[in-house]
Amino acid sequence: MRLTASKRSRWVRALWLVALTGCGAPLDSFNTVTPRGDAVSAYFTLVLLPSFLVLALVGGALAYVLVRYRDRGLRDVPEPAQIHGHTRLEIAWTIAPVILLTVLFGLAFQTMRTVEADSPADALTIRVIGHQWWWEYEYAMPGFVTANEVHLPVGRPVRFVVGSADVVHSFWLPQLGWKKDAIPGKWNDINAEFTEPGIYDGWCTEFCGTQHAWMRVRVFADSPEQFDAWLHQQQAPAAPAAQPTALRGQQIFLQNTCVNCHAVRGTVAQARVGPDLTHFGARTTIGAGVVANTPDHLRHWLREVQAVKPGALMPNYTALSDEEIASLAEYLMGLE
Ligand code: HEC
Ligand SMILES: [Cu+2]
Repeated sequence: MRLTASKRSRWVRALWLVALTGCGAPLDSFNTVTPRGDAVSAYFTLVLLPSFLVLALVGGALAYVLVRYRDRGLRDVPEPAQIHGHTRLEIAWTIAPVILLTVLFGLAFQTMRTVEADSPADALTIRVIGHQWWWEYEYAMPGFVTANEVHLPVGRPVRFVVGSADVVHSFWLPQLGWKKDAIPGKWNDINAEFTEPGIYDGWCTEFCGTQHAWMRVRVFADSPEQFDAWLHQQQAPAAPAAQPTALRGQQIFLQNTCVNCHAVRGTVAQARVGPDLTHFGARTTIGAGVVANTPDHLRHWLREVQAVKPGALMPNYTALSDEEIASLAEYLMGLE
């Protein structure tokens, strides 16, 4: 195949694009935001460098031999000198990888110890429970539950204790540097300390059924003041509905089967089958990231959740009137 100059430059540009798309993107696992994550990405880079070097050496030698001694269809090319065994060469190419791998193993071991070291006793402990297909977050010390969006303060160690209520899930936040499986009947710790405020996204990475792809993780690393304000708000029970439409919405909520699955602290709804809705209005997304949390999306979700997130373990409410759905949405959006 012959490439014209313009075709060649298009190829080069495409290759650069592929090489660069991962860099600096929000889901970039090299762009870690915790000291332990930095240890992992530093080690990763350290492994990549000698790997590329070995690839270049071996690939280069192979390419040279293939070209230099290719069959030219001519009989007068001399056969290369044949070697049968070369002790020094063989010892060299046995010892070199042994040394390289031993060093990398030692460093891997050290990185694992850094990553797995226990958090100090004053760490903020958050239980992370995977459900089909959403995440539940249980804050141990202040004692409340929330879903899909987790807040934590920068500069303070956090200990995520990861488990599952049903099947195996996996909790992956690329910028954390590594991930842990969420296994029913077992708790796995992730210790971290976020150093940069921001919103970090991730997702479930163990196939867990129909809506596996819409089981997003969203971590808000807040400044300590922002976090305290959020904590204060979350610890409080839901504010009673004041305005008439919201009040009507609350009645509809309490009279329907919603209460069999959802909790709104401060009301009789106490079930934990689905996400806790006590402060649902303060979340940015609905259904573990499937849509943004807007009144329109919420009304659509309430009437026909199976159209928004097919397979979700919540029924459609097609029997409710438009007015009832609107009141319900008004009530839920008001739960801040
Ligand atoms: C059979 C149990 C069940 C019933 C009944 C039920 N839900 Fe749900 N609900 C769920 C589950 C499970 C989810 C999470 C779905 C997902 O994201 O995959 C959910 C999600 C939601 C969400 C989104 C929460 C979030 O943080 O993303 C809202 C809002 C909601 N339900 C409101 C209601 C209302 C209002 C009713 C009654 C009209 C109701 N649900 C009835 C199980 C139920
Ligand atoms: Cu999952």
